[in-house]
Amino acid sequence: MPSAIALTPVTIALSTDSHSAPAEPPISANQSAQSGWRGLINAYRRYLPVTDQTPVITLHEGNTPLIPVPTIAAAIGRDVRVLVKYDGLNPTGSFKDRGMTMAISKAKEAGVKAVICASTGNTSAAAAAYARRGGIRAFVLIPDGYVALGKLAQALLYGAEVLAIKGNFDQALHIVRDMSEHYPVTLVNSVNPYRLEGQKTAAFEVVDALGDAPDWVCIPVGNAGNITAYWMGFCQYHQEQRCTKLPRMMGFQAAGSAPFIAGHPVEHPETLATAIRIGNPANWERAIAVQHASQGSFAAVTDAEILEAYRLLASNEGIFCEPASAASVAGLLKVKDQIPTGATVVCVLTGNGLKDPDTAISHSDNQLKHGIEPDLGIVAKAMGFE
Ligand code: AN7
Repeated sequence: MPSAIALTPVTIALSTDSHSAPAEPPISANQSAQSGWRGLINAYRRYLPVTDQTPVITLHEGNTPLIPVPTIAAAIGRDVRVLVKYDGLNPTGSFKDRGMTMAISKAKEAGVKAVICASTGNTSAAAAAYARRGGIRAFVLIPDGYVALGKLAQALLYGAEVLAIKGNFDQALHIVRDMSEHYPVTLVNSVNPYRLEGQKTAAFEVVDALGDAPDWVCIPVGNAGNITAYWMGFCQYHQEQRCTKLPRMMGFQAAGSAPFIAGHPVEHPETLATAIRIGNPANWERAIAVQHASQGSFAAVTDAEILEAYRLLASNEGIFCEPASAASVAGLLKVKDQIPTGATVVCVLTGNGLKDPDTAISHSDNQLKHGIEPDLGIVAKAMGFE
């Protein structure tokens, strides 16, 4: 037995590790532990617009954990099951990797030499990593002064050409859309259809892990690409009879950047959750269609509510997400009275907390004790021991 288990990964890796691998069934969590996960295109190829000719540019993204968060469930105060899809554990630390493996693989297949995006940070990190891995140039436009430090560090080190504009994300997106029409650069924001194709695999993973779709999905909303992609994934799995129901999609925006709640674009979006500091979502119509089709809703959460959920997740559950991601949990807590008893709720944690160390330090209740002498007695005393 042990030798058979040990041999399995090697055999599978050798026999299928090529771009011309035949369509494979999705790999369950158990199988993946044995065979090695080789990224979401390889795992879900039969559901994706790739062919044997598509070069797969992958960092083995996807297969992220779905983690129960019992203290959040307890805060709801009824019999509900709450889990988080921790997509901050992707290779560049956000869900954008799911979309970028597809967008960059298809760009490479088409012979593209350069890609471009506007970004509040995570898209730029993912675009840079995948483009460079595929030998493609990456141009990124970011709002000057409003990108978390870790994301900027990533884009630079991965080798993107980073242009900080004196404007917000919406203005940057406007420019890159124009750029891609007039210059030889391919747009890899979520208006690129391959992005959503890759991102829909997160819904597949949720169903594969739970055995069915959840009752609710809570998700932070910026450009509304991800909420659209999740819905696409659930619908596709439902058509294939891999799940028996479809979830209600609950989208949450930061109160200062909440165009779906306002009902119109917000000209000067503001929020501490800079990842979703977006006033004019690129996927506006699609998001409204998802809301209607799923009988879901949009709501706004304040920065204070986002920070509260951010701290709760870290200090009660050991899960460090970035502020924008905590909007999903903040939103769940906000609308908790609407959750049916017995429901299973998945909150999407889109990005890793390490991306934004400044916010963590400045908004933690917990502060460093500085200037302690390196002496046992003094350290013990500082710890509260007498
Ligand atoms: C952590 O990186 O738009 O609703 O340019 O980074 O699909 O836009 C990021 C968005 C949620 C919103 N959580 O997703 C960008 C960018 C995190 C994010 C969102 C983003 P969409």
